[in-house]
Amino acid sequence: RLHRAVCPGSFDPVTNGHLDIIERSAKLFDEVVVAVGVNKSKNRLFTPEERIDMLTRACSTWGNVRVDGFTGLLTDFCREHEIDAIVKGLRAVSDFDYELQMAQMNSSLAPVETVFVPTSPEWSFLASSLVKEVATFGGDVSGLLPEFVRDLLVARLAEREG
Ligand code: COD
Repeated sequence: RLHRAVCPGSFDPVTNGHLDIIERSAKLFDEVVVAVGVNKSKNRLFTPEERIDMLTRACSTWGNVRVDGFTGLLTDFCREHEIDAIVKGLRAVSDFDYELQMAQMNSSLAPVETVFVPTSPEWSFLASSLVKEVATFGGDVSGLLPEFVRDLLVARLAEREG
């Protein structure tokens, strides 16, 4: 039986779509580790520490969820933390190709099962990159991410402009 799962991502910043997947994972598994990845190829708005802090606060009500950061391979993180399942959220068919490829690569690297959780319809259009774009141009992103994250996002974008 699978026991401990990881919800990996960049979470730049965390959205309600991510939190929905994390909350549902917490119901499926005994323990969930949210792993904030440092993917060097993407330009980040928030530092790894800031993203870890945001997730820690956003996940604080779920007793079996903890937050950590990771560099390097996800499968190495899984080995170190005795994680037997990777949970990924799927929004549309467009997510599937790449996620399937990663799932198969990861299972060839370590004894870990990937579990796909379908997005809730209310968040199926939601992506951190789109939220950032909308907020950059002054659009209202309330309701798409926790209020304190929205405030941090608006403040960071204002700093960048100034
Ligand atoms: N509804 C449901 N799920 C969602 C939504 C939504 N609205 N938005 C995002 N998600 C899901 C994504 O599908 C993903 O599963 C997760 O939430 C995180 O999303 P992001 O965008 O924050 O994270 P990504 O996709 O940038 O993260 C990629 C990883 C860091 C997981 C990946 O690059 C990785 O594993 N890197 C480590 C290096 C490694 O091991 N590479 C080899 C891989 S084979």
